Amino acid sequence: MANPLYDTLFGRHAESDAVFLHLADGVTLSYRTFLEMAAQYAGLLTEVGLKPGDRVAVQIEKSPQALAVYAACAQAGLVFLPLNTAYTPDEVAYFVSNSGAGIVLCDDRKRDGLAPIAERCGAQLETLNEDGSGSFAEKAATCPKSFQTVSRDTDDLAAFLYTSGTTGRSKGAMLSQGNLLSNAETLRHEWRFTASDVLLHALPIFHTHGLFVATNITLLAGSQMIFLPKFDLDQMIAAMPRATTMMGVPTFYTRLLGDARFTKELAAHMRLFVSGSAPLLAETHVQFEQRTGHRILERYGMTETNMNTSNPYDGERRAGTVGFPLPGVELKITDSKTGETLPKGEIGDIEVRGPNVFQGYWQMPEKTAEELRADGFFITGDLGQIDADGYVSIVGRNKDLIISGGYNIYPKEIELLLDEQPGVLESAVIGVPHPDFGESVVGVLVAMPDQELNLDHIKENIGKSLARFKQPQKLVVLPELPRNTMGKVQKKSLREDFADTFV
Ligand code: MLC
Ligand code: AMP
Repeated sequence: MANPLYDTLFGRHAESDAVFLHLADGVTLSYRTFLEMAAQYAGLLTEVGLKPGDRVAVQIEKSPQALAVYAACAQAGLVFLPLNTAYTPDEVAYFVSNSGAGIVLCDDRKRDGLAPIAERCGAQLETLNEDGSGSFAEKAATCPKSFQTVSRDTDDLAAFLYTSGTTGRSKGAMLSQGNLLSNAETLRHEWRFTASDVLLHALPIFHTHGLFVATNITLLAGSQMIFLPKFDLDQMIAAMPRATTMMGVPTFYTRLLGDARFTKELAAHMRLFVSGSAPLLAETHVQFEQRTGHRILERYGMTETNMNTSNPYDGERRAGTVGFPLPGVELKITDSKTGETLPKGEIGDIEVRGPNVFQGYWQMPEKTAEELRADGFFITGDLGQIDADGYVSIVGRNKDLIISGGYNIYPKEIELLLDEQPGVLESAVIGVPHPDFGESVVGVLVAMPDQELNLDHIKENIGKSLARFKQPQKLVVLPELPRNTMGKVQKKSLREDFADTFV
């Protein structure tokens, strides 16, 4: 019996009493204890009738328990489907229904909101709280602390991560065991992770960065994580002297630099700082080196592909670039219209191919075919160029996307909601520079003739169904939207007009 993902990341630590997680309150959790909990969860998930390949939707706060559900899914051959804890019940309803999840795990606070959804979708519902309590934990406690690992293949699905679309509908990116493992192995090697590393982990664990990049590498190396519930400056500063590495979105770095306690001495014990998920300003890179002597290693990835490129561990980490394609990953710059590969130095679509590239979007063959070519190249929607030395830079996006504090926000989803509001004729949602989040959301509205818009009412209305981080931080009303001769809304012009909104 073999299960590559479980055996490689988890199973081989089953007898290890080494520390896996350092929790905020000074408590540690060994690999063995963590895996016993996971085995109990795997036992319960199987006992309640889930079969290999079934989806497990999880909306629980960051905790060892949440991570143990990931391990349990791997061991029982189930598909792990983590969801942003900020999603509203309306948003979760789509994911549960679209994925056909067999069970929804949430914390007790969310139970009332999600119970009717689970019932409607024919999914079971259990609770698991960050303190380890909840109906799921109680039932799992009666299960054996070992579980017969279900046999799986590298082609079998391990996780679904939903990513929003330019049409406003989220798509379930199907990731196989092989996708996750190949990338973790490459990154562990490229970034030199060993059992003596201690990763300062403050990212959420429902996205690629905190879940796969950070956690899978740690598991592969048999190293430790200081597992903070979220980014908190005081906790980061207190924990940093005990860490050797950190991974973060650019907001982590600008916030650290904004605090005088973050000094060269504080970072002296660190060997590596990794940034990704959003563009790191070259200025932040420079300031960081001046303050700490460390050059941040910037890499580039996405939900559908895990990591594609990385600046070198040894060698020049070049500010404003995302480095070189990772070993095993092919990257080319193509002409958006013809798909032809462009010569070095020219700007075009970034396309990638390799064992990291996902299996397609769940039950959306047309969407998959639009973005994943028959020859295996995935059209990322990012615009980039490769310089004479081979460094890749991301220079823009060929997709209407806002990245705020590392979270992706698709304007279309918000525009569809705004357009439904009383008195709204049409809307355009744009991202503009923000000092903390990199980009932030502005909603531009046009009223129907002779209608006065009640912006407070609109804000309240959309807040009922849209996660807080997606909601426009500012709504403005214009007499009309700028359009080109073809009638297409000119978002570039709006972005210029509102560029100073938050700076
Ligand atoms: C929180 N808020 C945000 C926000 N995060 N608003 C916009 N953008 C964000 N990213 C809002 C909350 O709703 C709340 O609103 C207020 O800000 C404070 O909430 P908080 O929970 O205290 O926020 P904070 O801790 O400050 O969080 C900011 C953050 C966090 C940057 C630390 O968002 C974060 O950890 N981001 C990382 C996202 C990430 O992991 N991305 C990787 C995706 S994977 P109010 O109004 O209620 O006060 C990927 C692939 C790859 O992209 O390459 O890695
Ligand atoms: P997601 O769909 O959440 O996985 O986000 C992936 C997107 O984040 C990519 O397509 C890029 O647009 C962006 N991204 C990730 N890493 C970087 C980076 N280092 N620099 C610029 N953009 C990035």
